[in-house]
Amino acid sequence: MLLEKIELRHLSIPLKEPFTTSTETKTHIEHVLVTVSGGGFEGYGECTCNQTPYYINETTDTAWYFLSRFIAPYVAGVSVEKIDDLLNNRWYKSVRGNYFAKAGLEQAVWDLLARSKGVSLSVLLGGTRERIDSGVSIGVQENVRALFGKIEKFLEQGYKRIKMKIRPGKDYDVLAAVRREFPDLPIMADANSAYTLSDTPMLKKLDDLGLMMIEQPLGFTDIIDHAVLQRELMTPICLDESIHSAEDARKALDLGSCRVINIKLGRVGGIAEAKKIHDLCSSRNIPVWCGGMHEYGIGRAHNIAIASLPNFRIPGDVSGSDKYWDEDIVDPPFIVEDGTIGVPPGEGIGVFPIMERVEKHTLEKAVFSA
Ligand code: OSB
Ligand code: MG
Repeated sequence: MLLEKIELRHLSIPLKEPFTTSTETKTHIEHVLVTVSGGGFEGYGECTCNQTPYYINETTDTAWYFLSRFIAPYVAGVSVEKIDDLLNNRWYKSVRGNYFAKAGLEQAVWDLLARSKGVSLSVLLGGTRERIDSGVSIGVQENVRALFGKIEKFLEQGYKRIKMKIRPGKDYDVLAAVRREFPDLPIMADANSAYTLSDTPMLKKLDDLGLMMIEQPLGFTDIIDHAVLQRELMTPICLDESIHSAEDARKALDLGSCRVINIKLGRVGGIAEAKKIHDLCSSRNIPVWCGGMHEYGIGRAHNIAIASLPNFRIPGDVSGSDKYWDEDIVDPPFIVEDGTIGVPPGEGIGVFPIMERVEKHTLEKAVFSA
């Protein structure tokens, strides 16, 4: 099937509430929506890096630049029968790094392939679940009372696991207060690389709180110090920022840098690499879970498809559309019931963008034709 047309759209959508991590506060989310047309079908993908370089080096503008300068002009017109035809394409393959940029396009091609075969993406990937377990990620709050309020609201909505963002000064005491208030709650903490090995004494104290894991406590490219820290901690370390490939995952597991891996499709360059990491972890009995980047409905649908694979054994950061948006850009939106989200049974990712809404939020558009 010929990739006849690739359309990029830079979107900006306000979040329902600001979201604060150890590195920044976000009030809106800018992602690039990718639409690929071929054989009478359309496939959709989302570049999920954010507009700022404070989580990782890529940004919305770098994704736009690399896609429009080095990828889309060469990939438009290429014939693709299976995903390897894209992955092995000389121009696509030769672009190093730029994981989030490539993943948005790769997602769109996966969706197109699944739709043209008349199967759901979940089935095409070997998914085994019809519903995925849903957790929620809560930003750093003003005070503990505000945090308790948020946790209670999300528990009422059925979410199965709470992740809290921590940062120096808002870490042990806050987590200890939450543990006292919610003795049986599955809790984890995400530091987004806010600490160094000199914080080991504080991080060791967390062992008393029965956390499911601590996510990315140390440097955003590090797997060496994490291995040193993991030897000191009972709490499992989960890596996010420093894993971009199955090779990275293998090295981290060989070194003992973590006991869990957060898989984000964008951060690892796409679905094919995500599946490799999933399979590697599965073979080593290491659980994985699906991370989030405040996706719109298109990126969320891809997350749900990958999270339907068997080794996604822990509820991830894939929450319902209403956690993030007044109105999502897809039909139907994603709804959490009993702490789970249904995997859409339809072809491809099983949802369609609502074009009037997409149009309303578009800052810039570019089209590449065969
Ligand atoms: O570190 O997991 C992270 C959001 C943006 C960038 C990085 C992260 C996050 C989240 C939110 O934790 C996950 C979500 O609900 O989409
Ligand atoms: Mg994280």
